[in-house]
Amino acid sequence: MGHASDVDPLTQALAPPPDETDEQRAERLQKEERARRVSDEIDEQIRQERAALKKQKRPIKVLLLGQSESGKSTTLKNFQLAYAGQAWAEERIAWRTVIQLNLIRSVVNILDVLNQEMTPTAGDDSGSSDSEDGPPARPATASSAPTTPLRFSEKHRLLRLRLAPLRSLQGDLQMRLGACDWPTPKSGAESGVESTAKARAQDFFVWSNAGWKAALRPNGGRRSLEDARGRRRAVEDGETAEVLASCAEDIKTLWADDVVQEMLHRRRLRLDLLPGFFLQSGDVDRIARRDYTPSDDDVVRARLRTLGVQEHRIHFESGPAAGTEWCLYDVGGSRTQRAAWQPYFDDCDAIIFLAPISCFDEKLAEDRNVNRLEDSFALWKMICSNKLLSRAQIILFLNKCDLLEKKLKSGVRVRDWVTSFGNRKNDVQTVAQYFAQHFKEIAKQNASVLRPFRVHLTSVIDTQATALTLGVVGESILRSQLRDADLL
Ligand SMILES: Nc1nc2c(ncn2[C@@H]2O[C@H](COP(=O)(O)OP(=O)(O)O)[C@@H](O)[C@H]2O)c(=O)[nH]1
Ligand SMILES: [Mg+2]
Repeated sequence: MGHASDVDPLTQALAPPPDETDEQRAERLQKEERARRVSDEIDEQIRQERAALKKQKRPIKVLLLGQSESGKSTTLKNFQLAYAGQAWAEERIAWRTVIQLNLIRSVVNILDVLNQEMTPTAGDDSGSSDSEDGPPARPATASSAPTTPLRFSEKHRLLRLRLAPLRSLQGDLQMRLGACDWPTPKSGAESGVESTAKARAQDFFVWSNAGWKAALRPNGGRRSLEDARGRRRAVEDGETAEVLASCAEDIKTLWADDVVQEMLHRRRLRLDLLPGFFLQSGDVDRIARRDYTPSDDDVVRARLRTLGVQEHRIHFESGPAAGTEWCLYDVGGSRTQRAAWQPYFDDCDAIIFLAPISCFDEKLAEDRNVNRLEDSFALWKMICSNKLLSRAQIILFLNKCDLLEKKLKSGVRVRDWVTSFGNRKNDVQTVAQYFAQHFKEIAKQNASVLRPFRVHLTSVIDTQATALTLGVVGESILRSQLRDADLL
């Protein structure tokens, strides 16, 4: 459509003079080149400033990683407790059912063992639980001497009877949480003997996106109480509290009973080392009440297995990170779920990697051929060497130091499980240092980029100590975030 003579006036104006000499031409081209470079530089600067701005506006993304039961969800709870008080308060009531269920599960575990022991056909293999099975079991060297039979009485028979309703209550509560059965562990080590591992395997899980919190929040708005579902929920809550309250005295008697304790001891069933243990002194009196409201500590100690990735946004109200928004991702840690981590890697700013170091004598619930500490080492190696994560800061929490201390004090020797530990002192400090050194070595040898080794010894159920740790961690993440922006 256009004519050959159609020439853009701007192009015409910028066109070199027709009588330009060679020198003039070279000079002109040089000038143009310089101008272009300056202009490009300005463009680039603007682009980068925009990017930096955008980057600071987008939430800081933090991934919580680690094997199952390493303390990821508990760390997240600590973040919420310390920095998002409002959301925390709203969720508190939803945890009530989970905590009641944790308590009931411990009792039902004991009743199961009691049933076996009190039934004559169950055999007399108490105390022979093999350590292959056992998370908190002792090494095989501690094999027990022949023991006198346990002396059960009418009292135990009555306790079994009176506490029986807790079994069906357990089923009901799990259903209300939308629970699925935990897959039975693949294992050749099944000894047919009750063990801590088995108790753990009877655990259940919920899908993180199943809305269990919403389902359990009876007063999440007055309207929900008015509708039929809300009313039914309130009635169910009332019934649960009623049954539990009526069992409270028997639960305490059961746990305090010498024969029961001896029975658990012979079975090496360390319920107190299992997650979600609520039979400590005062627990039952508090939880098995009609008007029970969970305390901060209860919520932090509660155990709920989740599948899938949970995203939590936290708007920091105080501290050095005040005004910034963080996105924390809590993932499922068991082996089959780890593939789901990958998509979160490429734009993540920091990783908090949790390694429970009390687990040196335990096996994975999902594969009892694998030692849990070895699994943490392998996972750590995978994270350190992942190229997608080269931008991310990595912070290591050597967690469950409180359980480590308990375990060491109860006589478990690290060298029986980790031969390289040798004759070092069998105390928390030495053991933690030793493991920390190993993690450091792995990081050094496998790191995809050079980054500082940041490690904290933690017991994330201790909310006060953890708040301090999170303060340090938050500041460090933020600082590297700002440094990144400055460097641009
Ligand atoms: N004693 C003790 N228990 C812990 C610690 N960290 C986590 N737990 C408990 O271990 C269980 C599993 O923790 P959780 O955060 O759910 O692990 P996740 O599977 O990695 O999300 C929960 O019952 C926690 O209360 C710790 O440092 N000390
Ligand atoms: Mg979790």
